[in-house]
Amino acid sequence: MKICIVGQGYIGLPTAALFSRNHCEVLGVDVNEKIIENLNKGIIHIEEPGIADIIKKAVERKIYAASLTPQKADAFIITVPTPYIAENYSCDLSYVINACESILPYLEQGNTVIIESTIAPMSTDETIKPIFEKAGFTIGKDLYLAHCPERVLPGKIIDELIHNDRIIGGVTPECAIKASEVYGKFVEGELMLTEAKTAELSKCMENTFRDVNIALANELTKICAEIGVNTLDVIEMANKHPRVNLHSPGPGVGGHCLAIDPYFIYAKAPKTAKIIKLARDTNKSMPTFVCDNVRKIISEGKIAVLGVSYKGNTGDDRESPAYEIIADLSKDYEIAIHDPHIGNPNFQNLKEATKDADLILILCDHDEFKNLDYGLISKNMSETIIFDTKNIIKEVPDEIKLFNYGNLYEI
Ligand code: SAJ
Repeated sequence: MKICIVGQGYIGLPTAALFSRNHCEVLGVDVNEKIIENLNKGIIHIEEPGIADIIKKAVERKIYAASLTPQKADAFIITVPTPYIAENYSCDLSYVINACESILPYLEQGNTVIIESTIAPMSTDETIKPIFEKAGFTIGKDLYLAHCPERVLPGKIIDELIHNDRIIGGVTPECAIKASEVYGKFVEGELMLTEAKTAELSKCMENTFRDVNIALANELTKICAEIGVNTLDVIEMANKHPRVNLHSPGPGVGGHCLAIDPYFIYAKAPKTAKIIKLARDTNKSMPTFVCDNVRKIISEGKIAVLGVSYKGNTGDDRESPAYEIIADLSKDYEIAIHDPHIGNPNFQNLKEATKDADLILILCDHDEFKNLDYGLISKNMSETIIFDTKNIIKEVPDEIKLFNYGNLYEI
């Protein structure tokens, strides 16, 4: 089977790798010439375990190639960004539309087209299907169209692409069957055949479920700070219940998924999606909550910010709440930034960032921050105060003052 994958980013490239490892010929298409040039040399541009080796071997065996333009294939998979339009929270489908139009000249009867990008509910039927019908195809008869969203965790993408159950949302039942034959090449999880609109809403709901639960934990933090209870103890105790899973509060919700996908649902039903919108507003209020507490801890001086990635152990800083916090605090404090996962020339190492700092502000749960070099830090700071908004530090030497979401009422 020859497969053409449009978009060779966090999802497209690992997907290409797995098809190439399972006896498919793969063409990876992208708009970035440098990425294409490097991929054809077997060099990859994403930090994801296991991908580099598979792509390198596939390039050597000439079963993977990268190109700026599509070619004829049996199946076409679209894995391009779908940002949200802040003005009305709707889904920007322009990249998906452009990708679909770019494959039109290469489509043949009997081909399968799959949209993997996370898209707003009803997009496949209302926006994408007409593109191919205008080109003369009859969906479900001479062209098969499906939405098959991914659900992988950065750092575990290969494993999850193979083993997670996969939603196969066909515009018609025949489309779902054809799309399941494509993923059957490497997916070992269950292939769950359904309609495209069900697949779209399921995907958005997966991340919305998580966003709402994180908002509940964040609201609990604010309540505990107000009435003088330890949030972390409450979460630990409540989660001992076999059917309770309070999520972890933090400085906000980042990433290109949870911070965006709930808006796609809200935009479709703004009068009804009240919990979803309130959860988003709650999570978006956390940067201000963090800054308000910083101002209670110290009124002036230098702050060493540890971590700007949107989540631990990754260099991905998309939609990271850290940037909003840094912008706000920069008005009143000197800010130094340290993040071992992001190579930014303006960032400093731990020693430089904490030198003469009045507060260490932890905004990300990188493993490196769970066992800080307190000897180095204490020498570096006249009084060592740490505000850990990810609640990852379990204990500190006596001379260090530690604030986290469990003791904000003590400030
Ligand atoms: N976060 C919290 N508290 C928590 C969990 C996470 O504040 O208890 C924060 C994180 O710090 C981060 C954000 O939420 O800023 C998102 O974290 P995440 O762990 O949900 O990670 P993502 O966005 O990389 O991955 C999610 C996953 N979706 C679900 O777990 C339902 C992943 O399976 C999806 O494939 C991915 O979104 C996606 O691409 O949609």
